[in-house]
Amino acid sequence: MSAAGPDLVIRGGTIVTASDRFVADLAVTDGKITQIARRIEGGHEQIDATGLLVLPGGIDAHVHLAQEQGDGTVMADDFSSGTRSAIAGGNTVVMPFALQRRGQSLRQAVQDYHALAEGKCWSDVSFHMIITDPTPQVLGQELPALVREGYTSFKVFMTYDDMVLNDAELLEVFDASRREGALVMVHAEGHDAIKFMTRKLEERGQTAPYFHAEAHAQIAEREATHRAISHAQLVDVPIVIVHVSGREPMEQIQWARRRGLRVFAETCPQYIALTADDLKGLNMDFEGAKYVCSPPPRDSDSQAAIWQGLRDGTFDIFSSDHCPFYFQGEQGTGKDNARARTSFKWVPNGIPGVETRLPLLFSEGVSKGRISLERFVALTSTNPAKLYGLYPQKGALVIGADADITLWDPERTAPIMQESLHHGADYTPFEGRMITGWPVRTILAGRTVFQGGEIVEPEAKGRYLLRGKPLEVMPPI
Ligand code: DUC
Ligand code: ZN
Ligand code: ZN
Repeated sequence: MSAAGPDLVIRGGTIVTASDRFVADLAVTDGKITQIARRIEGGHEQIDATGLLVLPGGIDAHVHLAQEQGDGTVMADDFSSGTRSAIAGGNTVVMPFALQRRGQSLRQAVQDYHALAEGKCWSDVSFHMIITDPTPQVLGQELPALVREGYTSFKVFMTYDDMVLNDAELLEVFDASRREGALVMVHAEGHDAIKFMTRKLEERGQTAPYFHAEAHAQIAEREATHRAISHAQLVDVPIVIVHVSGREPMEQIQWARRRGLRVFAETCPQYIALTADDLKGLNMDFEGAKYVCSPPPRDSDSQAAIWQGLRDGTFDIFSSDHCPFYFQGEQGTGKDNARARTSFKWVPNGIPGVETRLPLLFSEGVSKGRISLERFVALTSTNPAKLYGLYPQKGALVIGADADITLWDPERTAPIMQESLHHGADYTPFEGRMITGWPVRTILAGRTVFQGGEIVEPEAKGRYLLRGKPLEVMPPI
């Protein structure tokens, strides 16, 4: 701290945490929050936040960047464009995946993604691993060492030919997770049911993008959710069911919790803002591919259920599942490629959303009175920090925490427009949505990195975050 006092004072804003809101000044020195008080004098830099909300920076705990596809398509964001888009959307931490290819060591996968991220991150980042090849060596040697070093969560898939784990493998992975105190995230969709539906639909000539939503039926998600929960119960390990799309898988999560099982749940913007009808495009045309993601968006009944779950605590976290593809793309690199035109099953699964996650939940949730401001903060920052072992360094506005702060204008009304976004994709599935409440300034470790629609930091200064054991600060359900 210099003679002028703190490095930064944010003055007169409404500070919002997962439990409280109050008007106060907030001081920062050396990148940490040092004081919160009614009035703080001085400050080398001073920000007048009158009329704004002062929120802990958003933590997007489910983001795909620069993931290798292996089918000629490419992800539209690398670590640079993806994290620029993140900070423009009010986030200070993103959690992308380090994907293990079959036959590859987990350690190598982590090193590969570090090489892709090195020097390119505009927000802080921390990886989840994806385990596709759970050999005894991976589960018995590599995973324990990586967990000890701070790679403490990983995802497994119950579908996709190149990633699916069978039940025996899931049980082994869950058991390793229990031994090591790591946290497993589960992509719960039943592989055989999806393959069966896909074949039937194709036999009938129903190959347009819309039929992706029928092939990836909610019943298949419900069944896999229950199966994952049963395996976790058998092994006695907590799990996170990610990207829950609708009422039926939610009911399984509620079923588990009534029995005292530690099952955490995540949902995403596409399940409140889109429905399967969006996959129809204009007239069952290929425009629908813009909305193809897995699990797919459902119907208005499921949207209502998801809102209820966001309110009542069924959902712990709200993440984007940002998985960006070009629509057009050059030479078959986008969703619109020759093979994808022959069947929905070849359309890359995923949509961009790291920049629009917070505005969509704020506008549809807080501005429309569906959830409180405090719940918004819990779902988008505090709970992801707790669940994945970053709290209270992240996700909290308390003395000693990193000064990762988003200033939010709850009144600003403007539509989502592709031309204003910073992601690499050539479209947004939320084009034209009117949003009330936007981030206007993102502060990472005390430095303003985004302000008034522009990235203002000259260089990528995000850090890699090693993490503690998950769950140690997450309250029991
Ligand atoms: N699962 C994800 O988590 N993201 C995109 C595609 C998928 O299947
Ligand atoms: Zn998934
Ligand atoms: Zn995902």
